[in-house]
Amino acid sequence: MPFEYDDQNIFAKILRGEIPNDTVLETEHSLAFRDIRPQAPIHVLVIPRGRYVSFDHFAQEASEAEIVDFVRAVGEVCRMAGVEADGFRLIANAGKHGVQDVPHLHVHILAGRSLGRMLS
Ligand code: DGP
Repeated sequence: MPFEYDDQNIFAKILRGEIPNDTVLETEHSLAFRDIRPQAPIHVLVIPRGRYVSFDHFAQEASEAEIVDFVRAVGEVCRMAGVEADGFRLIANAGKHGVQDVPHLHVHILAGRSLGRMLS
């Protein structure tokens, strides 16, 4: 099934500068900014600048330069979070069952408190 990207999603508007954001890191192909509804003392979202709906879309269609840039951006935010906190968690929700609200790929980086056990 082809991936359909909605140009009106909120992160597309952030990338176009139509909505302000609290930027943490900017790279050629990625943007990291603070989540508007933080679930932890540190809650940062990292998004690719390209029009990708979800992680699987990105993995299938992004260029190697975009993929390397994105992974490095996530790693850099983790490093920054790890300096301040004892570890972190990455989450990438996708689709209906993944309860993805914003249909533009984003990785959540959570840190700054014990996040509990998700899987047992
Ligand atoms: P998800 O369920 O994985 O799609 O989470 C979407 C996240 O996006 C949620 O934690 C709240 C955040 N969010 C929604 N709208 C905005 C916004 O306008 N600005 C920022 N910074 N975050 C937003």
